[in-house]
Amino acid sequence: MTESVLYHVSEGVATITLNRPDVLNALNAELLAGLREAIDKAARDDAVRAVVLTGAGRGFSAGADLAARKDAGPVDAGQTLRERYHHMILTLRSMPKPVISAVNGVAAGAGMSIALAGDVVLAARSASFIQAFSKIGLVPDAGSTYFVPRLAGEMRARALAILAEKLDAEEAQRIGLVWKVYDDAALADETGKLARHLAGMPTQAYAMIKEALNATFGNDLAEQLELEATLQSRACKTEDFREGVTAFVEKRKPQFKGR
Ligand code: T3D
Repeated sequence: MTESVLYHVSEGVATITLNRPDVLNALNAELLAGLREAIDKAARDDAVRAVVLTGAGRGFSAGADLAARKDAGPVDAGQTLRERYHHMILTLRSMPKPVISAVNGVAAGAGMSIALAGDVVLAARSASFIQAFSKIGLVPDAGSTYFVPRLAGEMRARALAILAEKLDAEEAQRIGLVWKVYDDAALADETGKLARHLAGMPTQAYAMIKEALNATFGNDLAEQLELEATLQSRACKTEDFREGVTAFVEKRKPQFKGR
């Protein structure tokens, strides 16, 4: 794997770190290829039961590498998105295990889209979020027009995309883009604690929760009720469900295996 992405597995948690700190982890071809490889690896590995996505240095990601673009001549960013981003965003959303985005610094443009593709978004107090696209004459991409309205509402999505104002972490939390904000020095520890906790929980239930919530805005109520029932039939056949109920009755801590 490239040096632009670090991949580390410990205690059931895969930590994927965007690693071009000098340019705030701007997304060039090498980093995007490494990120795709790391995300695929984490998704496939059954020993990985939670994934953390974060950035090295003072940024999460400043979005597309604009310097790489400057001398590249005419480019079709749409094609770049199809080839390098879509699989990765879809995999983050659909992988059968929870993904935590630990936003350690600025998340701009497609960097913000990638952060929002996580299931739980945590942020450092000094982190910020910018739909930077319109500042350089682009439209939000890599999922931003999907995630932002769903998380924060349509008016906020429109204003954020059109005005391209920087949101600080607390404001991002207030409008629903972020779950929790931690002091900068505490973010890594708090993320690690949460990720290890999730890695010890019933992974298949998390996979099915993702499946249900991924479908919710495309379904009507009857369809969603049916999906819930189908998933619940599957969930109650898992070893972890049996263990959860048995441990409750025996008044002990459950030992979930992710099966
Ligand atoms: O891949 C594709 O084509 C798909 C399409 C994707 C669409 C997008 O993602 S569009 C959005 C592209 N991103 C941006 O427009 C953000 C550009 N960056 C900024 O506006 C600012 O850097 C930030 C607000 C993110 C942070 O500002 P600040 O003051 O904290 O840092 P800085 O000094 O501007 O940046 C630090 C360094 O990172 C600097 O390098 P230097 O001068 O120290 O050598 C800067 O040039 C570099 N950098 C920051 N962002 C990018 C970048 N280098 C390349 N590409 C960047 N996007």
